[in-house]
Amino acid sequence: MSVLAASLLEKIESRRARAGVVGLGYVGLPLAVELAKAGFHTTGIDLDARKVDAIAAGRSYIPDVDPADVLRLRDAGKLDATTDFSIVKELDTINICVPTPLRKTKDPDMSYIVSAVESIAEHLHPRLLIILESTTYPGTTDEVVQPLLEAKGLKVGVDFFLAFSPERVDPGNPTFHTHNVPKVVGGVTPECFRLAAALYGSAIQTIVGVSSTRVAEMVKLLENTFRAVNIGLVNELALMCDRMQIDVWEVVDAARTKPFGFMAFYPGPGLGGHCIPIDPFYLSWKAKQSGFDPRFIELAGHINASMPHYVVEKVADALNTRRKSLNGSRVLVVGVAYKRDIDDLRESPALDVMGLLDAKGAEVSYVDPYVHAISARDWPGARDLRSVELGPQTFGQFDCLVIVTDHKVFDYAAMVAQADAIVDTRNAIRPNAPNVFKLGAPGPPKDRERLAGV
Ligand code: SAJ
Repeated sequence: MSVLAASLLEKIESRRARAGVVGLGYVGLPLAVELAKAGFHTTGIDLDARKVDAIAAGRSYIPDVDPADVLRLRDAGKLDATTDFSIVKELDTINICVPTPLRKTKDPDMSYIVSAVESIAEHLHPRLLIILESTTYPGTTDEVVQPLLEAKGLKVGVDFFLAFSPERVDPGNPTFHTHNVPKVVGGVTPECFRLAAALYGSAIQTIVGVSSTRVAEMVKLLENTFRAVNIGLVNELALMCDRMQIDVWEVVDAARTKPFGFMAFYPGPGLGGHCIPIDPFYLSWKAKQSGFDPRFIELAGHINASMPHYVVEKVADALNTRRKSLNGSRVLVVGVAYKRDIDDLRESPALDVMGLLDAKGAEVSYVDPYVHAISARDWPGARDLRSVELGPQTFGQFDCLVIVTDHKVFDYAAMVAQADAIVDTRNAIRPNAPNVFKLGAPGPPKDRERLAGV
C-alpha cells in the first residue's frame, strides 16, 4: 500500500478522518448519520438549504432517521451540513448520493452526478476517497467520474481514491436499515477498494467486495431489473388470467407455497417509484451502447406501462354492468402513492390511471391519507386536486371506486358496504364480494351470469 493510502487508512481506522456526504435525501442522510455514529465528524453537503438548516437545528426530515440521533450527533459535533462545496478541502472521504432519474426519452439523466463531481473536483486534493452510491449504468465511475476528477491533474489510485457502492435503502423497511444491509463495494484499484471497505466497515455490518466498479454498478441494476421483469411477468399472467377466467391472486398465493425456487410477485396497476421503473432503463441504455438489444427489460417495461390502460378498461367494464358509461361517471381513485403505506407519488401508476379516466370524461376524485394534494403539473388532468374527506357514506357517492394503492389504513369493509362497484387492482378486498371486480380474475358471479344471459 502506498504511503498516502496507508495514512488515509490509518485516519479511517482511527476515526480521525473527516467524512462528507453529498446529497442528503433518503440515502444520504441515513448514511451520514451512520458514519457520524461510527465516530467520524461527518458533514452533509446539499444544495437545499432547508435540509442543511434542519440538520443544524437537530431535526430529521427523513422518516427512517430518528430526530434524536440527529440532535445528539449535532450536539456532539459529529454531524453538520453545508451548501458550500469548499468544505471538500477539509474532507478525507466523500460519498455521492444524488438522484439518477431518466429523461423523457428514457435516457439516463447524469446531470446530478456530473454536477456533484465537478463541484468536488474544484476542491480535489491528494488523499481524498470518493465513493459514488447513486444507481447508474456500468462504466459510469470509470468513464464519467474518474476523467472529471483526473482532469485536475491528480491520478486515481495514486493521489486520490475512487470506488462505487450501490445504495440499498428501502424506505420504511422495519427490518433492514443502512447499518445491517450488506454493502457491495468495488474500487477502481485494489487500494481504492481497501479504503472504501474500511470506511463502510466502520459503520455497516457486512461488506461484499467485488473486483471492479462496473461489477458493483451492475449488481444494483440486476437487483432492480430482477424486480421489474418479474413484476412484468406476473402482470402478463394477470392479463392471461383475466381472459382465461382464472384468479391470478389465488394462483400466486398457491405458487408461493413452493418452499424453494420461487419468489412471489403480485400484479398491480403498474410500476411506480424512483427505482424499479427507472433503473432497468439505465441498463438497457448502456447495453444498446454496447450493441446489445436487451429484450426482457423492454418487454417488461411495455407490459408494466400497459397496466394503467387495463385498469381503466376494468373500470369501464364494471360501469357497463350497471349500464353506465365512463364518460360522466364519478370515479374515486383509492390510494395514489406508488406503493402501500408511504407518501411518495413518484412515477405512481395512479397518476396514469387518473389521467386516462379524465381523458375519457370520467369525473375523477381521489382519496389518500398520505397524499393530501396533487398538483396540476403532476398528472395529465392538469388541475389541482385534494384528497377527498371521507365521511360515513362517502364511498356510496361514486359510481365506481378503483383501489390503486392498498394502504392498510383504509376501511375496505365500508367500501364493499357502500360502493355500487369497486375495481380492486391489489386484491385488497378479501373474500370477493358481488360488487368487486378484481384485476386478473373473473368478474363477480352474478355479473358473469347476467353477461352470459342466463
Ligand atoms: N410492485 C408490484 N408487484 C410486486 C412488487 C411491487 O406491482 O410484487 C410495484 C409496487 O406497487 C411499486 C413498484 O412495483 O409501484 C416498486 O415497488 P418495490 O416493492 O420494488 O419498491 P421500491 O420501488 O421502493 O423498491 C425499493 C428498491 N430498493 C432499492 O433500490 C434500494 C428495491 O431494490 C427493493 O427490493 C424494494 O424497495 C423492496 O423490496 O421494498
